Amino acid sequence: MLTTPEMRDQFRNDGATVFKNCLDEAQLARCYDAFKWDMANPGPHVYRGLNGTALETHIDNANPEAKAKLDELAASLPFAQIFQELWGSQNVWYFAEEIFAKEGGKSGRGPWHQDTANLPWAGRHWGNAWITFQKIPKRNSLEIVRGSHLGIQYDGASFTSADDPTDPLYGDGTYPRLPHIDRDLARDPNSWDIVSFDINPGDVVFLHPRSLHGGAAVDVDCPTRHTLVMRFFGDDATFRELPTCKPSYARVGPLFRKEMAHFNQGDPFRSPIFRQVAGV
Ligand SMILES: O=C(O)CCC(=O)C(=O)O
Ligand SMILES: [Fe+2]
Repeated sequence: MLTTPEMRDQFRNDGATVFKNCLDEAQLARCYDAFKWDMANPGPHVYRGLNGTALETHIDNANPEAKAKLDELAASLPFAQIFQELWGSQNVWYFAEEIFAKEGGKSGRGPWHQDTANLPWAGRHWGNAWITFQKIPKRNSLEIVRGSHLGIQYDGASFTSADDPTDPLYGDGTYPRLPHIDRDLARDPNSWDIVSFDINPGDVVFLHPRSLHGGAAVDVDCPTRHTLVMRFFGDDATFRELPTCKPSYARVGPLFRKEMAHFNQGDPFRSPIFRQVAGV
């Protein structure tokens, strides 16, 4: 086994765990190359909605030009076995990458969100491998609300309002609006039970994408954070319809729209577009 019982319990109960020294230098260098290629070659899903605001972050998602290279990378890293263990799944498939770059010591915290507001996913076997290339103290790291992957599915964050991070993605009443976690925490630091981890290069955070999470701010002491997220799913992963009010997200979300068009509510999440990295 690569993981410890504590890591498996944390992932299942808290929705997140950290694997210290998960990647060696050569593996980390290949991940950083993939990150830098994505940065230099923005794809069709690059997100510029927060540009020019205090939350400016370079965010790009599932770049089709990087897919072949990322599929290879996903298959060559220890993540398939790690997710088999964390989930208790026989099979593991790779979904796609997302990158987050905060630079210049100025970008504020990213809006709290659940990835499952944006992506049509249900089931226990989903996971993000959150790979950050700088040394990052807890206060500038990814933050997760403990156990929230088992709680309420909220509306997404629009990621367009630096003033109100709860500004909804849909706002059509399908899901309740996000709570204002930052405001609650400013009033009472114990109002939400937050998990986060100090990161040294090579450490990887594994989180369930349904958990409420967000990237903390960078600052003068920690001015740069470059993060590559690789998303995976396993046996208990099904298709869950999203609201239809927003044409670019209607029913299947913004990514792989053509490949997911045939899915019906509750279907096993299987498509040849997603590379199998473990199992039969
Ligand atoms: O790194 C960040 O700022 C956000 C990460 C995130 O939202 C994710 O891994 O899905
Ligand atoms: Fe996310």
